Formats: sequence, C-alpha cells, structure tokens
Amino acid sequence: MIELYYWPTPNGHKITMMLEETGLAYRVVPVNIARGEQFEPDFLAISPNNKMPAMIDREPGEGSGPLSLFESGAILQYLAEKSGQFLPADRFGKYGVLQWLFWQMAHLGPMLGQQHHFRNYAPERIEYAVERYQKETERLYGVLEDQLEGRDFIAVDYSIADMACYPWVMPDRQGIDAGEFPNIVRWQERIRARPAVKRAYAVADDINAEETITEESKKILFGQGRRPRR
Ligand SMILES: N[C@@H](CCC(=O)N[C@@H](CS)C(=O)NCC(=O)O)C(=O)O
Repeated sequence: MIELYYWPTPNGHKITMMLEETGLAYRVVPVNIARGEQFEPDFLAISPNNKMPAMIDREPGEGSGPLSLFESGAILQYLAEKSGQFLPADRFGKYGVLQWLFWQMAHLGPMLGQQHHFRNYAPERIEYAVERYQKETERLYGVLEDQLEGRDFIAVDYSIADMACYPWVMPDRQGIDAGEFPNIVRWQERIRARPAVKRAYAVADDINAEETITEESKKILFGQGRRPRR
C-alpha cells in the first residue's frame, strides 16, 4: 500500500493522476499546507523541504522496508518504474519522457508558481516581477505548444511528462489567451477526458474542505525563513 501525503494543488494532482492510471493501491494522507501541517516533525522526516507531495511505499519489494520519497518528479518516476507504465523501458523512449519531466520540474512548475505569486498573492504589485514571470509563462506555453505540433502527447504516448505538465496549464488563471495555443487546448481536452484524470480530480474535491490561499495561510506559505536546526 502507498501512502500519499497530499493537498489538492497542481503538484498533488500529478500523483493522484498517476496512481489512478496505474491502479496501484494507495491511501491519501492530507497535509493541510494552509494550516502549516507541512512543518510537523513526522512529515519533515519524509519531506525535509516541507512541501507535499510525498509518499511512503510500505511494500517497495526487494525485501526491504518502507521507502519514502519527496519531489513529485521522483515520485512519478518511481511509480512508473514500479508499475511498468507511462515511462518506456527503451533508452530513447525513456529519456524522451524524462527530459520533459525535468523541464516541468525545473521550468513550468517553478516559473508559473512565481507568476501566480506576483500576479495574485504579492501584497504589493511589483510591475517588473509581474512582467518578468508573465513573459516567462508565455515563453513556456510557446515551448509546449511547439512540442505538441503533430503529436497527441508530449513524448510519444501518454506518459508521466504529460501528467506532470497538465495540472499546471491553466490559461484562464494565468492570463493566457488559449486561442493562441490550439495544440495545448486539444492536448488538455484529450487528457481531461481520461477516466483516471476525472477520478484524480475527484480526490481533490473530497479533500478540499477549505481554500489553500487565505490571508492567514499567506503568512505560513510566503513568510518562511530558515527553520531552527533539528
Ligand atoms: N518541486 C516540488 C514542489 C512542491 C510544492 O511546491 N508544494 C507546495 C504546494 S504545491 C507546498 O507543499 N507548499 C508548502 C510550503 O511551501 O510550505 C514538487 O514538485 O514536489
């Protein structure tokens, strides 16, 4: 059984999308990041960067005890290898997927995260920062749009690269004119129609008892400095 430490955000959706596709048995352990549960010592023991998602596989095989992981890209790759799905085994196919998984982890996620921050949550509007991340968002949409030209999915078949990128692509929320990115719109429709994706987002509906970004939670999420040493 896999324990998924989760809160309904784009990085959380990636993992429920993968778990629902593979059929691996899992249970969700909510980590309410709006209330600061990511700083609980038990959680920090598996996720030292105080972020979800994280997971514990109680039956990792190979005769060993529980295996814990943080960072959604590492978790997706682990689940792909465990299930033998959504990451090709041959070297060309595998790295064709992994380069786009790392692109999401290094660029699409962090840059769009900053775009959301300066556009929606910063206490004052800093024009330079808003523009810098808006342009970067548009650039990254362009990169994805070009990659999807003539393709149904980011690599060859539906893969962990698509699962990593899909939850982050929200044109309305990101001030993006979807009409300029027709390949992305068709790719989103293709993924949205998958039964596993519907089930994954239903997990979010079950858990999302309260807003993640509130005036109170902004202090927890955006006011962090160095933690005292353990
Ligand atoms: N690179 C990490 C990013 C995870 C991340 O940013 N998680 C956010 C929510 S989407 C979080 O847990 N934030 C809590 C905090 O910053 O204290 C991953 O992909 O797993």
